[in-house]
Amino acid sequence: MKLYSYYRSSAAYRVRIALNLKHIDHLIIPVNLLKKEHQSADYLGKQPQGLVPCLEINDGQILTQSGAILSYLDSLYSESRLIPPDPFQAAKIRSFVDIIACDIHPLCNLRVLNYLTEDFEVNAQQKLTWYHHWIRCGFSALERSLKPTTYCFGEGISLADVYLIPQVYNALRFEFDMSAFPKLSNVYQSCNLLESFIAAKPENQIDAL
Ligand SMILES: N[C@@H](CCC(=O)N[C@@H](CS)C(=O)NCC(=O)O)C(=O)O
Repeated sequence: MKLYSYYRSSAAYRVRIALNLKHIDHLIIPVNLLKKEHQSADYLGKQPQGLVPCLEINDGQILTQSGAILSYLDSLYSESRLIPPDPFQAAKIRSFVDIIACDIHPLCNLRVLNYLTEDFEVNAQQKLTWYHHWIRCGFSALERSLKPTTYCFGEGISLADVYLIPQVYNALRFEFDMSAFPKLSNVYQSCNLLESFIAAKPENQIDAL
């Protein structure tokens, strides 16, 4: 498998964690967002939105959208199941994940932040205030929804952890103060002790600057 990835992309980071947790043999193909490689005709032929990640499976077919990629990997590879078979528990985990995937990440994405600065002339401080506002809003809900356990949903890794860790990493990179979120911070620390999470970190990628 080939994962088209950018080291700082939190959506690609999710997939990197899952590939590691499931011990799936794969190759990382870097796509440099700063050099706008994601907008090249070649890449748009693979990912029509011009976003990372996308996953090329061994017969050359391509999957886009991290959520769809993660569902595919989880149904194909039973090692380290990210979504449990119990329908209620599965829905609880998806509900947590959707706060990140639908209500936080799209508002804090590179193209949204660039649109604010380039088209609305928002300055660097205002951009940071925007970013912190939406992180705080989403993280407050996530913090309220968690019990104090090692990982988001108890003592085993789930899809919730795969989504949370890249989003917290990103928040810290944007100087967000995590002190009001002890349960999220504990999960962040627990996951970052695991080899699959460590290997997926931005600074451990071949394209890290
Ligand atoms: N919903 C998409 C989001 C993908 C996405 O937004 N990727 C970002 C990096 S995290 C990207 O490619 N941004 C390029 C840009 O904003 O121009 C997914 O989960 O795959």
